[in-house]
Amino acid sequence: MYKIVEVANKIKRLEIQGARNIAIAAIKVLNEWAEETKVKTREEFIGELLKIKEILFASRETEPFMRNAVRWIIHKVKSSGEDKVEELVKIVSMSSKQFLDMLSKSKEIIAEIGSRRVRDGSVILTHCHSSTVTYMLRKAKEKGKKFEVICTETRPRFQGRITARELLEAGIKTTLIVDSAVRFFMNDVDFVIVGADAITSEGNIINKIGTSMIALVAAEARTPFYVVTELLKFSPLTMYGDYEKIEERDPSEVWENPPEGLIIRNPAFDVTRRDFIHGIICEEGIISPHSIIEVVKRRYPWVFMEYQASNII
Ligand code: RUB
Repeated sequence: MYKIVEVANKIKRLEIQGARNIAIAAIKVLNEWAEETKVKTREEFIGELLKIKEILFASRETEPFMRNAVRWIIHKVKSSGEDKVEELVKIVSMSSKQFLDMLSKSKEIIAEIGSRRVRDGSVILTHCHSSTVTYMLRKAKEKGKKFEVICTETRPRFQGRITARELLEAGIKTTLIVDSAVRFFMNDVDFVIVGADAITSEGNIINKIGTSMIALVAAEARTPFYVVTELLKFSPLTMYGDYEKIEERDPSEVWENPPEGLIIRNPAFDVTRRDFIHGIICEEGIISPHSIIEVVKRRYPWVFMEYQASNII
């Protein structure tokens, strides 16, 4: 359990950040735990798995990708009917591998599709750090496209600097701006691409705080706004009436030594309404946010089954 808590803390502190990296870290540590576990029975094994689920889920609230990943493993274990612990360990190992393979395939497909939208001379604006977005841009660069990227610094934790470094390392012309300069530059931008932490059943997107403001500015300037994301960021709980919670982080991230009495709020994410989203670039192609439920149901039916079974009925 020690390693699980350690990974959960790294996720909390943003040492592991971005929905995809968080999901991968959760799957990997779960697999390590299974390989090292000393439990003797199926009941104990499932009992421990459920405790791990709670620890990981509590690390960051707005991470359905990680929750879907962990649920996938638990679903495989529970539905296996195996009693022997060594067999259950094999199931965890096999299903983690399947999940990670699925993820890397989607990453390739998304990058391939997204990179086709990049034209020579394109100016692209992005916000925060999304590994899916930077991978897609790197792919476009590898194809020989000549374009440039404007990235926001992303207050208060400056994830935009990670993006800027990665893009520069890939040889992409990159400009960093403060978040509040987005409107100043929007008329020079051909399209905006951002990642996602969560996709709701209505086709809205939850991503780094400030994303919805950028979407508004893009709409005003008639600049297409794309979201680049795996479908597994879909949050099934939103389909059954609950809201995806928005994580609120420590105020000290905004101001370490503020004057006494000052109220500081620090939400990590916000919701961008589907009406502002030109398209979702995902492993099924470029889709309309309106079709999200059908598409997720077709590709990952277990997301709904497992959620329904464990939480609704
Ligand atoms: C990161 C963020 C990213 C998404 C998508 O926020 O908002 O855009 O997580 O990333 P934080 P990816 O830094 O608070 O985790 O495409 O890598 O899943």
